[in-house]
Amino acid sequence: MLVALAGGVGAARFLRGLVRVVPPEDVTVIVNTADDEVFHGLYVCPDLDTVTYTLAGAEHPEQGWGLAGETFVTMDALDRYGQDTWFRLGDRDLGTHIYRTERLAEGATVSEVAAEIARAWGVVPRLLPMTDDRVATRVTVSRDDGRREVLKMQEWFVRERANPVVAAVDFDGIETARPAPGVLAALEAAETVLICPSNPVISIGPILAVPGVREVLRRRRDRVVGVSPIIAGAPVKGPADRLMGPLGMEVSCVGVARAYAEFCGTLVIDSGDEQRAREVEAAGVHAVVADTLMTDARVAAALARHTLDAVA
Ligand code: FO1
Repeated sequence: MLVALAGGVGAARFLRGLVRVVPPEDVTVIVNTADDEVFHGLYVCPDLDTVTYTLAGAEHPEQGWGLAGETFVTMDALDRYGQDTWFRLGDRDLGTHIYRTERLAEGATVSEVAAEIARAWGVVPRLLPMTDDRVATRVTVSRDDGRREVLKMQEWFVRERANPVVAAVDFDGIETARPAPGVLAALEAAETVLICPSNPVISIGPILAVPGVREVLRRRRDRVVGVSPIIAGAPVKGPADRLMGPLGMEVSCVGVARAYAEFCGTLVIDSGDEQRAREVEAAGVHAVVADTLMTDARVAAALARHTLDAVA
């Protein structure tokens, strides 16, 4: 059994490749839920939905999040009432959020609903949220006038386009969060634990911070392999650079290696970063070079194969 730690788009694309090279039923995915937020009274789990839609082949091809062929008639209707619609929930996507919100109100857990949604989309790998408890990423920013303000992750990332300078990142509720059922057991039993090419701070960071997770990984370090989401000093997608830099991490595969070194024995870095392999090794992490830019599912599958071979 393979376990993957996953955030949103980068992870989803990697997983789409992974299920081409291993039996999908052998894969368990532990997904970040610290980006979850309530919009218009609906409970939205962006990373769980991105992974689900992508594994179902239903994702929006350019955006990576949301559904292909989506329309936004409901958002337009809300605009009429002067509602905030900067977080764009598509009409079809809304069905998922309505369903999840109803089930949670009935007393179901995030895990149970994630499994129901995955099943409805025909997704075979087991998708586990990192926790069923509420954890929320909060980004403290410094405004131009020097004022500090705490923003919800989606406010910083989507509403403010990741522009405000980051001073700190916190995961509210993490100290008392319990790993979702099956999370620790899966990490213990996994033949290999893959860290998907996701944002190390706000996607992988919250999963590692769930009490118990980092400890298991540390013990199983030899079986843990990561894929750097940073190529040639820049993230492929998303705001990793705007988080890593201000938080004192070098924005490079070497910075990722240093951040993961304690619990990750091997890191796959991009062929364009080959010259940095020695520094990754100096951080105590075995470096493996591969093409990590996942332009299509075939490249993603080759990357998944390389990643598994790196710890075979
Ligand atoms: N990202 C955006 O940049 N703009 C949006 O309006 C937006 C809406 C959205 C709706 C549902 C969903 O599941 C994801 C959505 N995302 C949007 C992506 C999301 O903000 C991030 O990609 C993740 O939270 C980070 O992994």
